[in-house]
Amino acid sequence: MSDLTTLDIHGSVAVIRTDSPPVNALAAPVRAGLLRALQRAEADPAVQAIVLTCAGRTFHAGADIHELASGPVSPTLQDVLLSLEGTRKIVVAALHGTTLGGGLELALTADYRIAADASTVGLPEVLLGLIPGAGGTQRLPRAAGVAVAVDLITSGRQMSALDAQQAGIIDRVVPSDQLTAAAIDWAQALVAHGAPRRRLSDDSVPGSMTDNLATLDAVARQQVKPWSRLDAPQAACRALHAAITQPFAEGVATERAEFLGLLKGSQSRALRHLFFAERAVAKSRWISASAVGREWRTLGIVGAGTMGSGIALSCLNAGLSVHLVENHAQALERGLSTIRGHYESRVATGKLSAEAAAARLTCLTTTTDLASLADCDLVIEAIYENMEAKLELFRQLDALCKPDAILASNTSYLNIDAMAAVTTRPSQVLGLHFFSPAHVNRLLEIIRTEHVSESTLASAMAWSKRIKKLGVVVGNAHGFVGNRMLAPRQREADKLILEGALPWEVDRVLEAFGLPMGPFRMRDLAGMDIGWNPATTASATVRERLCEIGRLGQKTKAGYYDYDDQRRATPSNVAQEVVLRFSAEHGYVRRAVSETEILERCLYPMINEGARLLAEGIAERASDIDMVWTTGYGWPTWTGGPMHWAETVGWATIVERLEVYAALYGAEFTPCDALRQWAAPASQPGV
Ligand code: 3H9
Repeated sequence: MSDLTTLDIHGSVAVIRTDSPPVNALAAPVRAGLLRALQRAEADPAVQAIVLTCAGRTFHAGADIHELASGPVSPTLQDVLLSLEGTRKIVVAALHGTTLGGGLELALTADYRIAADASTVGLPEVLLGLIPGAGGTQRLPRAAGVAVAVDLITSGRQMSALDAQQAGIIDRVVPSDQLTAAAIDWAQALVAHGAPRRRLSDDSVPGSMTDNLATLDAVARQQVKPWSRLDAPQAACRALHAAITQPFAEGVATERAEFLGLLKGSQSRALRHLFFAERAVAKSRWISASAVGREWRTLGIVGAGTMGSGIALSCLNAGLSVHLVENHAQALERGLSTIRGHYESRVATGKLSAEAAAARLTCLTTTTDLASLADCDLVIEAIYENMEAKLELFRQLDALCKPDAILASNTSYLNIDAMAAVTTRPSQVLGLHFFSPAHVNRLLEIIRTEHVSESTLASAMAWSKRIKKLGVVVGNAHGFVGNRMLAPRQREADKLILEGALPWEVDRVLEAFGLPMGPFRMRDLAGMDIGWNPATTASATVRERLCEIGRLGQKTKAGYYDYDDQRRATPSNVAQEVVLRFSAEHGYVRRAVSETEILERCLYPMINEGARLLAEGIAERASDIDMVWTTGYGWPTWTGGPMHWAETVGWATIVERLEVYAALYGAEFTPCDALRQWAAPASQPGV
């Protein structure tokens, strides 16, 4: 037997057990081991049933995603499944952990399935830009019906063992610690009772073809959003259509063709890149494997504005105690009513029970007394962006908080080292940069200050998981990673509308690229008046002029766009007038700006900035930048994030175009040294 797969005989039952940490992925050696074990069990006349099981944390969690890059390797999963289908023995799959992708396809090829009560199953291939490629789109609808199959396959979501039992995917659910014994007992009982082999490939999809096609259409319409540019959900629907309309073998061939097409495509490559990028983010070189963090249980937040309330919600939702502090009772009340309003609407829409909402609110205390933060493990300041005010607050917090408390700033741009420097505990000061809306957006930049301790960073990383955020450790630089890359895009967008494009033309190009919102719609949403001061305004930019005439964005139903009561945007004649006048006053001779120029001038300087961030060590890996942008800013996942996308465009192409723009429009386009180096063959960053 292979080292990874063992075969043990228990009476008439052969137990085939795979042990290939971490997740028993169905890599080539595992497949080879399974195949050999199945052949041995088949050849042994004493064996009448086979139990498939895995050691460690889970039954097979799917194909080996690393291996997918190289295309099918022999023996394939299909070879294993054919051998399983061909055996004369009864096969019971015993599932625990997360039985996913090829793992569930293997289990669906067995005759019977038993699962541990705490386990889940799913076909998450769509999240990797793929569809199940080993019969999953054909066997799942045969086991569970079309509605469940379309839902699971097009969403990629996992289903609990109990729900899967109800859906017909699993036959029995048992306590986790009894799984193997129960599977062996059951296999023996099946043999004793002369139970038949039960192959889903012999069945057809339950229900009439007309009804099934209608269900496929209805569920697909709900799940597969027309605006989505992802290919995989559509391909899944075509494979499911084949399951309904074609015999099993033809359906499998249709599925296979769709799977292989997607596997070769750029979307799956990009999404597989992001899968590993997300796991890499958790391993910062600033946090050694032996670093011991501390659990932050009680949390103080200073500032109950939009960010402070959003951070509070994230923490309350994770079951943490929050003390929310504001200077003035009125501001505190506003924050509290934002939080209450959020829970009321969750309850009203049935997303949360009234009891759960009440329980979360009991973990919140609000006060105007900063001293109430004395015993908090972590205090986050989320006050307005003013360095003097923040320095004063850090001095006060340092004086009153317990010695081992951590002090954090949620600033978007300011220097956190300066804040650490006014405290007596610089090793316990860091940045925790949330993104608006803080209770929804999953990104958290963890800003590594100069003297921060490894233990503080390790605690922050663990805490980010606890509050269900993606923590990315980044260096302390103006705008950190995300906003620093946003700045050149906004700069170019602002210039383009003076040179000849209109705000909605710029937005349209970037939205067609896949960003959820162009820069001007984003500004309207965020509020045009962020950082604008009516006392010092000087009509120096289009934005200032719009603010001066009360066009503050969506909240005043007027910004670059006009907004109706449903917040639908239409291009504004008033804003257009302001743009044209400003442009004329500043001597621009307006010209037609092509879509290509808009795209390149907005995106290539971002890539240049990304390269600088890497060269300066502010970002650890190119793939971290991809995670920041896909998670925090809605950069289209199917392009793999800005740096992965740049690699597909070609570093040399980007350098060349930046040089053209530098010659035409100025030095801010000049490619940085790092980018120039990558443009040379054999010195690329490995995105
Ligand atoms: C498929 O099955 C195609 C078939 O239909 C057709 C074939 C013909 N492969 O996430 P974690 C690694 S497509 C390789 O931190 P968790 C992961 O990189 C596949 N490696 O743990 C990490 O490594 P490291 C369909 C994998 O407990 C380590 O395991 N299946 C795979 O939070 C721990 O992972 C999927 O899409 C894999 N399949 O979550 C399932 N899976 O420590 C993808 C994990 O070096 N996996 N690794 O960074 C997951 O969703 C989660 O990893 C899982 C565990 C829920 C299993």
